Amino acid sequence: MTRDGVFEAPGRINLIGEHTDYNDGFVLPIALPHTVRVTAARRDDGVLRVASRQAHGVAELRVADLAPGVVTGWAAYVAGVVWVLREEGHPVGGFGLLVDGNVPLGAGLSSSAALESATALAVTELSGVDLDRRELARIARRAENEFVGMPCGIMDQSASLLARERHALLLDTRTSEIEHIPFDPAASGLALLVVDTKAPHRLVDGEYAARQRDCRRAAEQLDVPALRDVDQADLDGVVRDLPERLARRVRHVVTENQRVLDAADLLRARRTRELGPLLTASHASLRDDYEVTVPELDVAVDALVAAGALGARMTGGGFGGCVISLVEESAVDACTEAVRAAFADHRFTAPDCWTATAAPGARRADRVPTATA
Ligand code: GAF
Repeated sequence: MTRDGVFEAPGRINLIGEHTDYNDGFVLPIALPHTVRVTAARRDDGVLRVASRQAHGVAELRVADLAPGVVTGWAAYVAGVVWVLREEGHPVGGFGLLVDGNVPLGAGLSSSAALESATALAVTELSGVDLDRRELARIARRAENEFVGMPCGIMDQSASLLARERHALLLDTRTSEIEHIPFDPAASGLALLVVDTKAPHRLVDGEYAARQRDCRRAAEQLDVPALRDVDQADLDGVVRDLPERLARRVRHVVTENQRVLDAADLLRARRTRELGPLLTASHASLRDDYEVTVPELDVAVDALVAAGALGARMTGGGFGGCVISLVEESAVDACTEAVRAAFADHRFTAPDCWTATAAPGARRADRVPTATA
């Protein structure tokens, strides 16, 4: 067992399946080439010392003193993972950790899940704690829920830890079953265009928790364990007696789960082009029924579709962040220009546009040769 090492974990884009992971549903993310990199060394003095190349300040505290609320800000994602591991009885002691990375911050690309995942991998491997990747994802999510205080689902940590290069990860969040499905748009002359709208996240945590409450209340009133269990065949009949807002929340979750399964079928059949309409339908549902979009996201989607994209949708939790779009490779420039022009017309901050590929999940970076981020 070595005392030190370099570990990296990617951010993610969710192809489809939004706000389904806390409803026992399905998600279909890919990992990004952008990663968070943690250089880690065990310490014998019981001290956790965390520094970041992207942030000022150093967090230093005794691992024995870790508790929710003791650390805030970015260092909480690191300390939270160490706290959960110790809570669950694993022999984890002091560590020095230096964080570096190129996952855009605050863009809804899961830089925090990447940080948790890289930390979980580093700390367990260097402590001789043998846990599989699903367990690491569960631990990273628990850190975010209980230590950071963000009530997220399991999608982002799973994508970061379990994804494969040139594959999408189909995850059933109820059973934890996964399937790696080939996803390589370039092989079909396509590109996955990402538009970082730069829209500031508004009310994110409060609104996210409010959507979860709506879903819980709806499931209670429908007397099902989770919205995953609502039958799509009789959706209108099932939601008839719910308050109007809850009916719309249910409709989003139920139809979105079906869109994930349909998207997975298309990818398995190598009919990648046909994913487009599912993406656009997902966005409409998130805008109208789930109400998690903002004008920047809607304007980007409309501009992309009008410029000939096969489909487009917001990705991640919403309230800002990124839009993804499936476009013909030959149309990438025209679609990019169309979004830039629409943003200028609306006097929005200029967006960042780039194309994404499906990259590998978390790994040790100082042993195996890896593709550069
Ligand atoms: C955020 C959360 F962290 C995820 O768990 C998921 O719920 C997503 O929003 C919405 O699909 O990224």
